[in-house]
Amino acid sequence: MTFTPWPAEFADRYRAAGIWRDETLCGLLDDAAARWGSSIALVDGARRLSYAELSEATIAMGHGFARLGLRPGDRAVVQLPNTAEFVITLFGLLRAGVVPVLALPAHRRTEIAHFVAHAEAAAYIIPDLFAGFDYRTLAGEVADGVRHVLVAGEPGRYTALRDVPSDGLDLPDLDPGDPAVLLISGGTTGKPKLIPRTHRDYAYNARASAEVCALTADDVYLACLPAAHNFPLACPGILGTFGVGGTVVMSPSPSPDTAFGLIEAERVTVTALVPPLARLWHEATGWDTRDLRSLRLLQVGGAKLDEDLARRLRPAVGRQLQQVFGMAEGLLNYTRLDDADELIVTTQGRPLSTMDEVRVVDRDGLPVAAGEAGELWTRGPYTLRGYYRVPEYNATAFTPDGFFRTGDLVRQLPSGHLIVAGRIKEVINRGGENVSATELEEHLLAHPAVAQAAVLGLPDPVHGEIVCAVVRVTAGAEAPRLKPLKAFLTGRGLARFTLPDRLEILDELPHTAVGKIDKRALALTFSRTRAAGGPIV
Ligand code: OOB
Repeated sequence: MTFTPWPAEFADRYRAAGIWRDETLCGLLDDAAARWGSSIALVDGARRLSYAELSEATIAMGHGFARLGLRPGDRAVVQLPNTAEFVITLFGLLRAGVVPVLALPAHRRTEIAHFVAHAEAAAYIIPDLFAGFDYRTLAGEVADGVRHVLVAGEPGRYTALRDVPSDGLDLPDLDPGDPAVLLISGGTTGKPKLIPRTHRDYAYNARASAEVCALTADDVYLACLPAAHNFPLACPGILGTFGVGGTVVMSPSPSPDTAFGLIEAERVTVTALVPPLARLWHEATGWDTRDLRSLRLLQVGGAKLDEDLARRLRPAVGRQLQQVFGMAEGLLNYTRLDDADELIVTTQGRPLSTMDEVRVVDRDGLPVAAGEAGELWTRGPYTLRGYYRVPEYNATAFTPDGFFRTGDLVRQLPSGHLIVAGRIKEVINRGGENVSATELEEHLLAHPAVAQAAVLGLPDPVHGEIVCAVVRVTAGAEAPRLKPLKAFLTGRGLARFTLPDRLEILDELPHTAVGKIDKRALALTFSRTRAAGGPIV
């Protein structure tokens, strides 16, 4: 399969440092089965699979995929919820050399049609029904050119995953340098891009992450974010847990209702959340009495965690908090378990690998002064060198010497820790003045009546852009009004031009497929409607 490889000099360096090894993701599971065969690898409801059983099931699945005619290098779009089938299908495809495109259950026609076409998928693998949605209907709309639609559950007009024959052809030898999976970019502009992750870079990603989290065979990891996302899959997530012989528990939903029960029943020790869920879990501990004391580590990442919530999370949810600033493209930053509390609540961590190269640059691509905010550029042993099949886009997304321009604005502390200051595109240009959406959100959250906040720039004929604050009101509180809210913000020392021009109250903020606040959806909604109260001056 075509992808942009690392130049030989970098490959040599990563190998010499012992970061790149001759390992594959299947090898990771085989090693675990050899060492911990009878330990429980995977729990899905009443189903409990030992490492030996899981390994066997994935080999059978791999044979089946080969038997269907799927060939090494073929692509298969996988859109399964957090079930044992997700893991068995993922490894079955890997064993057959087929590259899974890891779609999220919340993706719909536009995204899936794009993945299927762009990757020229030979298969599309779905559940029958999940969360009230019939994926077979979706398949009918997007899978015209796809050779195999395979269904976990009742297949309707398609083929049931359980009917795929389990005896079959020899499985191919895998090359650790080949792409193992195609992850979906979390980027919010344009069509989602596909990110090739090789066996060896992704195995390193999982192994090094497990080390940073001090994962051992005694750990029980709860996958409650969608398993196809990089965070719960490999940071250290499912793959990192398999690498140390721990147990993975699949949660069908991230809601406290479901997840708290699993934490109590399975004595879960580690899990990962996006900030909106961390907030919801924290709220739920106010009335839910289930025992969460087994949870030794709560990872939060995917979007900025506000400092106030960070301070309140512990010990209500987890004995220890870890902030994770990562991206499907590669670079991962973690606060370390032995970092000072202040670093853990105020920063988004520091790079995982000693071989991660990080630059913080200004508009001209020149390094900013120490501690100043700038765009984050990065290059390293598990950061991609090019998105899949988009050469024109790659020409601008990467520098000529291979740095990935992340689009994130960060400040770096002398310790190496990064503080995310927003996205370049989320800096609102209000009549020539720059307003940081992220900063304003943090100030809004300090207001007692504001439970959640999103700040966006909306097109405006006078100022170019104006500042719109969208908030969800704290339960039981009275909705804030714009004028007193502005006074509150001024009282916190904010300049006049950074104050919101418009305030919108919503009962619930829209979320992306992985559960981050969906600002694109908000911008679409509110750029179509004028604020009540007439023209903005
Ligand atoms: C994770 O990955 P993606 O690919 O869904 O999204 C990446 C983007 C980053 O470029 C950044 O803009 C934002 O999400 N982000 C954060 C953040 N973590 C991610 N912004 C502020 N603070 C954070 N802690 O979201 C992801 C992948 C692996 C591990 C964790 C998160």
